[in-house]
Amino acid sequence: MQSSKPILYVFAISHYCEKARWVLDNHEIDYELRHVAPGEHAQIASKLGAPHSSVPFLSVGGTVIQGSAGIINWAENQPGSEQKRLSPGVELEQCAEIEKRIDDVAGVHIRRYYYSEALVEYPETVRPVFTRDLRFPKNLMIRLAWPKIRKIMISRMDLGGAQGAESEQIVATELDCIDDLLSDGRAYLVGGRFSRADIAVASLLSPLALPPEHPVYNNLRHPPKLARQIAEWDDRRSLQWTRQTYTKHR
Ligand SMILES: N[C@@H](CCC(=O)N[C@@H](CS)C(=O)NCC(=O)O)C(=O)O
Repeated sequence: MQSSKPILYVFAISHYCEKARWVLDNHEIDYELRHVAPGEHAQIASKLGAPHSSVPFLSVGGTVIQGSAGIINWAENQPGSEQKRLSPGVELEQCAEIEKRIDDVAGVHIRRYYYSEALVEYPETVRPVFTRDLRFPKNLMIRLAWPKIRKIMISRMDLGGAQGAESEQIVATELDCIDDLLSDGRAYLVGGRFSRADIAVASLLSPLALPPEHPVYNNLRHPPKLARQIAEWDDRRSLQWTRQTYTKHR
């Protein structure tokens, strides 16, 4: 049946999808959350006329908005959203800079770092997170096709031991930058109030910080090497701040 509400298409495991979901929740938008299976997502995106295959995308009144940043822009422009606004009046440029960098660098490398160990060495720990919100028979389909899906993901995201080590270094450097930004003890990244930069950084760091308020990662287990590294990083301001931001705002 056709829904009149906006429909947000997501992979449960995706931190970019969490960013979009958080924004729609923050703005109290009445939307339908639709979990899609890998493969199916590309077919739906193409049917809706989205330019790329990636989730998240939002289908609203015959148009499609793809990408978490575009979905924030859309939410910010909905009637009645003034009280919930996430774009600061001043320091807008700094906010956009932080969001773009976390999307393009840490977001991509945290994913590659995690999957390079989890999907390559412990694929059975990843599958339940992928399938947890899929209904039968999609759930069964993913179980059966898992070896093939895993292979495609390894190739598309360029996963492996060396790649994981490279991404780990990049993630460490990005965390240093966020630690620096937060070193004066500020609660919010930009403009002294909760903004889209905070949602972007907290949701994209959430696979490392595993905040208990996260709607999906309460179910995610870190593979052993990553778990050891996170334990070493545990007193980083960026990871503590991520958990505090989830507690306060999610
Ligand atoms: N910058 C994009 C990144 C989206 C993205 O990388 N999505 C991944 C899941 S984490 C995806 O859909 N990959 C499969 C594909 O591209 O077909 C955003 O903010 O939405």
